[in-house]
Amino acid sequence: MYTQSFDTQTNAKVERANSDSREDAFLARIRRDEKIEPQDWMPDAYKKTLVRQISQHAHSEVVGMLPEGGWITRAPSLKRKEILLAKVQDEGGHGLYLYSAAETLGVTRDELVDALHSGKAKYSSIFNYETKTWADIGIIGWLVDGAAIMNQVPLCRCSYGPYARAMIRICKEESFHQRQGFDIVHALCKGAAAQKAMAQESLNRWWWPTLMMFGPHDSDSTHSGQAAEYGIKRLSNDELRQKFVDVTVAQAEFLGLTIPDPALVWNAERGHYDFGSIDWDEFWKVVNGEGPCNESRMQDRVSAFENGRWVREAASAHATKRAERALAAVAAKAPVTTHDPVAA
Ligand code: FAQ
Repeated sequence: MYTQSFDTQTNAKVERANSDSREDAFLARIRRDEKIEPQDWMPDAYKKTLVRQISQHAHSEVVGMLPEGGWITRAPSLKRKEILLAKVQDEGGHGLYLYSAAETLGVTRDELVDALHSGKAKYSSIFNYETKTWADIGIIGWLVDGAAIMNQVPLCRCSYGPYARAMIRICKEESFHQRQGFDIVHALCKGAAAQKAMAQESLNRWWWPTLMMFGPHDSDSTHSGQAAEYGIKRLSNDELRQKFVDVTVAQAEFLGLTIPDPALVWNAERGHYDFGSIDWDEFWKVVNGEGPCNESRMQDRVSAFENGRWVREAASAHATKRAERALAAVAAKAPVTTHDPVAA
């Protein structure tokens, strides 16, 4: 009895030592800036935080199709309609790359989608605001895609290979999106006084929610420390938010729009803009399901998923049939063996 318990304790110690040395080797790889690939050993905490972040990101892209999707039929010209249609379709594609990246970590698409539909998984707070006017479509492209790029460019260097590679393509597409948004706002600002006023009114509504996209202050961010150690987050929430404010002020000036923040002022000593405080109560309300559109966004996602069930089933039945036919064709062409082991 004594020997067995001694053995068990020794085995546990050896396992812990092995696991510690594997973790040390893993962290050393991260520090050398090596990419971690799906087949490599990784700590559970690394896998868990990646599944959380990548799937939240995927959900954000897919839910993010809704605020703009509702404006495709209302876009003011055929050209704008075509562009918006392509942009919304791109966001769906981003969701697919990201779900695929998350699946390399051993979760299934069904599990991820269930987590979204049951309200367990988060998605970006920004998509719970209403798109009331055509100017909102321009402001989303300019600011929301602009904030997304600011946050996502450093993710192209994240330590997990499949996520980093997905982000390269996504960032290229997001940069077109940002420019198309800026172009819409620019056209409105050059237009009639009422059009410029529409752009300003939209900026007034979207500015603060856009700053919230970067997440809580670093001091309140649960995951930042570990995500930085694991080479997932290269810049902190506050650093990215500051970079975004710094580049956006000059763009607003160019457009002749006023950023709705009386505290916004250049701080020569810091070499950055100072800006006012974010309403974190509003942020957490929206994150926790009480934003203006949380309920309708989820209803729309779930009903789109249910309405599309027959298409997914038909596509997968078709794929199975094709695979079976291809296998049968290969079997039919297989060379007939002349050696008959039974007769021999
Ligand atoms: N909304 O500890 P942290 C786009 C949650 S894509 C909702 O700082 P983390 C493209 C956070 O999940 C936009 N929840 O978290 C597009 C955590 O909760 P948990 C999405 C938020 O992960 C454009 C808790 O608060 N982009 O826009 C938000 O280190 C136009 C504590 O926060 C990405 O997902 C928020 N804003 O940092 C599409 C980029 N912020 O999980 C269509 C990748 C924080 O413990 C149209 N993600 N929370 O329950 C990231 O970089 C990070 O996950 C952050 C949050 C920065 C979003």
